[in-house]
Amino acid sequence: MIGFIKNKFKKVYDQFTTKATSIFSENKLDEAFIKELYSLLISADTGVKTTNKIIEKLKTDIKNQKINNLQETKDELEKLLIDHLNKHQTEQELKPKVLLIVGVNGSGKTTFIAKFANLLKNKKVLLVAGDTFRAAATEQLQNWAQKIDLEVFIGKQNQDPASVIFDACQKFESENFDHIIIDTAGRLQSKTHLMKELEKIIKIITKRLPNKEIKTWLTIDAMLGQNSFSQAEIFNEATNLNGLVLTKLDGTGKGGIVFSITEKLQLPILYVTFGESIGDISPFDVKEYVKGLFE
Ligand SMILES: Nc1nc2c(ncn2[C@@H]2O[C@H](COP(=O)(O)OP(=O)(O)OP(=O)(O)O)[C@@H](O)[C@H]2O)c(=O)[nH]1
Ligand SMILES: [Mg+2]
Repeated sequence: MIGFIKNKFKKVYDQFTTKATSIFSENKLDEAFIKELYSLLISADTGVKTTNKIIEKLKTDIKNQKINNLQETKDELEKLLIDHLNKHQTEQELKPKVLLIVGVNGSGKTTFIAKFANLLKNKKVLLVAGDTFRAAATEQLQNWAQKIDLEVFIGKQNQDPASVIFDACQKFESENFDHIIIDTAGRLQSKTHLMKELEKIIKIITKRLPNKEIKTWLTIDAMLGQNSFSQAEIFNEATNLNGLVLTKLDGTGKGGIVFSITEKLQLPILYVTFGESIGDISPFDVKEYVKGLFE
């Protein structure tokens, strides 16, 4: 399985693994080694805060002779990275019945929805085109729905998205669908009225489906690195996110983003995507991901 994942996130692993291998094989356990390890983590976008925590712990362990050689350091680093991620990987429903997908423009919402819905194919799934501004957005979702043979609910152009979603929820209930997955228009976190619109959408769903648990996931483009933090924070304030979807992991060499983003947002990464095809999706497996960095 690690082989499969490594292949998919080639860029992430190529850079990190090559550097890690050379650091761990050509050094001795001294100050210079620690410095190189530090810059390895920083250059992968692990973030200063997370990197400092990890490096400090390693230094303490070395000082107290809990760690005595490079192999032990590597094992401990792996363990620290896994523990760090697991702290935020709270148990979450990976196939929620009512799912709202939000995110900035182009972060991969619609493509994710198609890939994710495809994982639910044996269920009765309703997709909802909540982007009523752009005709192309509706078409894109329709095309995917056709390809994977699922039903899609579409409002009128420029109809208030909350009202389209209200009607879709009605259909979901009256026709006994198993899952409803709602696409929304991309929005910049700085556009206050659009963030308010999301709040309204959530209110409407809650009102229409009072007995259902509603999950809101944010898609984050991994290629944006640390730039995505502030947007994620504002989305979280507006919508109370339940989890993250990290998209386009195939396009970045900075795989450390997974460590910094979970630390910053205190939210689990639930899925990762790594390409434009329908099968380029996987639940985020912490152990597999971290072990892949060092193998
Ligand atoms: N390489 C790569 N491309 C992706 C991935 N996910 C999405 N894309 C591409 O990124 C572009 C934007 O994806 P969309 O799914 O349309 O993004 P969106 O968030 O729905 O965009 P808006 O609705 O305009 O806000 C498309 O060209 C997708 O094919 C991925 O995991 N890897
Ligand atoms: Mg879209």
